[in-house]
Amino acid sequence: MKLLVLNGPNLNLLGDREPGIYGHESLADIEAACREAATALGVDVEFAQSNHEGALVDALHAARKDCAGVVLNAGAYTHSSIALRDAISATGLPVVELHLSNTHARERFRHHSMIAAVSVGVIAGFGAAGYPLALQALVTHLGGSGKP
Ligand code: CA2
Repeated sequence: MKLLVLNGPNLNLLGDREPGIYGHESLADIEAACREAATALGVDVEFAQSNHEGALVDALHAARKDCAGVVLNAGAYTHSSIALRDAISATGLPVVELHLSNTHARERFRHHSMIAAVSVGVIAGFGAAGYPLALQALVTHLGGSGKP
């Protein structure tokens, strides 16, 4: 079973700036943690990032062919993108919405998610540790034990 971990705009800058909000880990560190978690869970993982809304839509469409589910940190597109919401609905893939920060403890415009209603669940506020948690949640949702 393969899972996609998909990251949206500006997350390529992680570790560089705003560590007080997003932590000190780089996206490469997060990818390494996801690969370690996936091995422990007995699943394969594909890891991707794009700053472009259409490329994220394309990645969701492509995932339909060979992935069982998606961990999606859509970044700021979370709060604005009807296209991403429609792509999640169209693919029918189970998606766990993920955020490093607790978006509900931040500006009001971050409180609304366009994709939460079409996701199986949301993890927010646990920093980089949220990624392995989201993979575990997805495997459990898909009926796996969460153990190899
Ligand atoms: O908390 C999250 O994971 C977010 O998805 C991050 C997005 C933000 O727009 C969402 O509301 C919540 C922003 C990612 C920006 O990443 C940066 C990384 C380093 C320096 C500055 C921004």
